[in-house]
Amino acid sequence: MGSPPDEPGRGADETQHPVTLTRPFYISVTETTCAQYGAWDATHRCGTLYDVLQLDGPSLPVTRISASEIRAYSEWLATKDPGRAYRLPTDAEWECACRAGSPEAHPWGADVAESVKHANVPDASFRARLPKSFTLTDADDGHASSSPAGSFLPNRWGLCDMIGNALEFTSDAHKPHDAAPAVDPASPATGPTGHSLRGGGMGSSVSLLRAASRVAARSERGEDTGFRLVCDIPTK
Ligand SMILES: [Ca+2]
Repeated sequence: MGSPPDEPGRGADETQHPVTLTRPFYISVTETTCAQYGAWDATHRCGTLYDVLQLDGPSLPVTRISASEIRAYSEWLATKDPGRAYRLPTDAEWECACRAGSPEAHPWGADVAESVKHANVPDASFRARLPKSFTLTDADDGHASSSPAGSFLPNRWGLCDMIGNALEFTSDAHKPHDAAPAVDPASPATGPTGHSLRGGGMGSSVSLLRAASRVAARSERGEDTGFRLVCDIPTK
């Protein structure tokens, strides 16, 4: 977990260290969509990004959502699926799922030019709508705003949109990594802000669009911040 010292764009909070996860879990293949969340709260609206890009659509990732709303949705979802409990991934679980065994900066490798096949990132279409914005690539990934869940190639474990599209909540507070080996690390965030957000989003700066990147949630409902859930697998 974390990034090597020579990885471009890395932050000081990414100290590389060995992590062991002992609890098996399932993780959603895609980010939770507006339609999925709308089954619980039909009144929720994602609104716009930078007042320009529309974020509402049934198959688009639900965004502008708070940690407490995610918790309520998770509890409601469990009532539909007796015997299972749903929750946000920890920081370590998220990075394990994103990397799918890859040590590279991106799950598809180190080549940024490959991103348009694998992730909805700031691209030519994004800059066309927001001319002063930065881009990860000058190529066109086809989506200036959020993209329907699963529009891009999955990682090696079949998971889509781990990088780009919506930023993703984890259950942990954002803290710099320690260098010591860790087993099932968790540092639950207790407030509405400060959660470690992962994977970058459709409009995130280049440094955030990496497997190791982490950023603290600065507002309760980030306009481009969504989530995916995990489900613990019972062990005998
Ligand atoms: Ca894009």
